[in-house]
Parts: sequence; structure tokens; C-alpha cells
Amino acid sequence: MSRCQRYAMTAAAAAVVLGPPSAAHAATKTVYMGAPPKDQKAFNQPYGTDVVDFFPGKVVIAAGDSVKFDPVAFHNVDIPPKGGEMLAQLAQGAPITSSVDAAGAPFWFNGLPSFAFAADLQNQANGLGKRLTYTGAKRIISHIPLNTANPFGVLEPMVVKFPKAGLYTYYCDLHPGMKGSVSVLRKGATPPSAAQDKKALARQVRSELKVAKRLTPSAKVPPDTMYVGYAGAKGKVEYFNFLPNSLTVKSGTTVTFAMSPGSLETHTATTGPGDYLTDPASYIGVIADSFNLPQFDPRGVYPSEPLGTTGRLTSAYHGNGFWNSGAMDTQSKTLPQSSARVTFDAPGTYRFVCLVHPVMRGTVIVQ
Ligand SMILES: [Cu+2]
Repeated sequence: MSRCQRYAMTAAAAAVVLGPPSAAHAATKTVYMGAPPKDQKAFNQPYGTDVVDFFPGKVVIAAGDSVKFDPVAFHNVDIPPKGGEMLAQLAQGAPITSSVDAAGAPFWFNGLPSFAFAADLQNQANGLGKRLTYTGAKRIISHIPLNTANPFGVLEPMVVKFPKAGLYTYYCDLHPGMKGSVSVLRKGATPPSAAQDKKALARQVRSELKVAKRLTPSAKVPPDTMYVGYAGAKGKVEYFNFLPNSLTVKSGTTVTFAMSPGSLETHTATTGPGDYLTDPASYIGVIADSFNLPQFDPRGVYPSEPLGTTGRLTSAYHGNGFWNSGAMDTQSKTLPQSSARVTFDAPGTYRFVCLVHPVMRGTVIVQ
């Protein structure tokens, strides 16, 4: 029997004589940062989806209780100070110099700022593995869940105590639009029981699985377009692949690679020599690998073509057949675009990948 259960029994026994206990023992409720571990397969395997959400999205506790934020996927938790806003995930760094393509020609983005994850997100002293108290005076934030010290180790949760009643919204800085809330009742109030919480969590999983099931069958893709990832209208559930997976066009066709409206993700559509998964030292491999590092390779973040222009892709483009949409999203104010267009100028088979999620692949067959 745990200390808590013993305490609860004592309190229940006391209640018979004294009426409801005025102050139950401080409890801790868990919020998964991403789909609960036991449900992840249900999203991934049949539907190719993942869900960009906190589980449960709403947690109700009493003042003095804690929330354990469990980093089960690539998300962070950012609880801004009272009246404050979430942080931007990216920070601008020193201007890019001498970034050249495989033919030796300078890329258009030389002179523009480099990008890195914001300092607070990189700071390993933040959040994960800590027990903290949220008073509203100061931001509480967990760092990026990359276990750089121990890449295969389990990440420690962040436990946050909420001593003051109120409704607190928190965010994932890595997926602008992903948020949850902690409702803190006055001290001594009775929050939902463990059984009620379990039911509510199961309800959330069921309802998002329903979205996952219908997602790609109900998708309508405009002509000469590939969606890079596909999110439903609500955006939380996303199909992690190119849609359609293969597109056949005539030479000279301009194809649009687009984020789907409502997506909370960041993706690229990129083609070029090599493959991150089978050859991390290859041209594409090196660029994709930089998304695991604090400082991004500008060839991955920036579109390969100046904004508003359309490249004319052949196997010799940029010296080696490279073309990149750049990092795209629909929500943040940091990334420049949510779609990119390229004209296919020679017959052949062009393989595309997402540099951020290298399992996402699409093929354009040009006739
Ligand atoms: Cu992606």
C-alpha cells in the first residue's frame, strides 16, 4: 500500500466523524506529451498517423496538487508567466555565409540569418527531470526532448506543482497550435477521481482514433499537388507521409508540395542524392541530420529557391538534382511558407523525403 492510499484511508475514516476532509493529501496526475504509450501503435500502424496533442488535453486538480508531464514524444511543455505567451521555437543566429550548391553556386539565402532552436529550449537545465512550482511569476518550460547525454535513455518527466487556483494554458513550442490546460480548483475541492480521469483519457483516445481512421480516405488532394503530411480539419491527428504517395505527371508540369491546412507540424519536401536513413553521410543525410542538432543546416531550413520563384528540376539541378521546399508549417510566424512549387523539366523518377521526418517519402514520376 502506498503512503497516499494509507493517508486516504485515514482521511476517509476521519470523515465519518468530522465530515468531509478539508484538505486531502496532495495528488499528482499524469499528462502525456503525445499519445499515451499504450495507444501509440493504434495511431501509427493501421493509419500511418500520429497525434499532436497532450493526453489528457484538460486536467483538473486541486490547489497544491501536481501534474507530471511525461515526455513520450517529440514535444515540450511551456507554461508562460501570467499574461505571457508561448516562446517561438526558433531563434535567429549569425548571418549565413558561403553556403554553396554542388555546382559551387551560392544559394540565395547567404546573408540571411541562420536558425537554431531557441536558447530556453536547448537549455538542458530546464524542466525535464525537475520538480517545479508554478506561481505565475515565472515561465516553466521543459527543454527539447533530445536526450543528447544518453540518446537511447528514457527521459525524465517534469513535475509541476500548482499552489494557486486558476485555469492555466500551456503549449508545445515545437508544434505551434498544440496546447493543453490545467484547471486548478480551490484548495480542498474534489477534482475528478482516477477512475473518471481514466474514462476521459480513453474518450480522448477513441475520438482522435476515429479522426485517424477517416483521415486519408476522406482526403481530397488538388491536381498536380502532393500534401506533405496530411492533417484533418482539427489538425491534431496527422498522416505522416506524402499524399498521394506517388504522382505521375508529364514533363514540364509544375507540382505543388503543400502543408495541409490545419497541420500543427513542420515538414519539408526535398529531393537530392543520398538518404538519411541508409547513408547519413550523404548529401541529403547530412542536411537531415542537422534537424537533430541545435543549429540547423541552412540548406534544410531555407527553400533552395528564392521565395516566390519556381525551380526547374532535372537530375543536374543545383549540380546534383537538389531541390528543397525548405521547412514549412501553417501556424508559426517564423517559417516563410506553407507550400512550394517546382517544375519538372526532364522525364525520370524523383524521390522526395521530409528532412524533419525521414520516414516520409513520396515519388514523382515524370513522363
Ligand atoms: Cu515531416
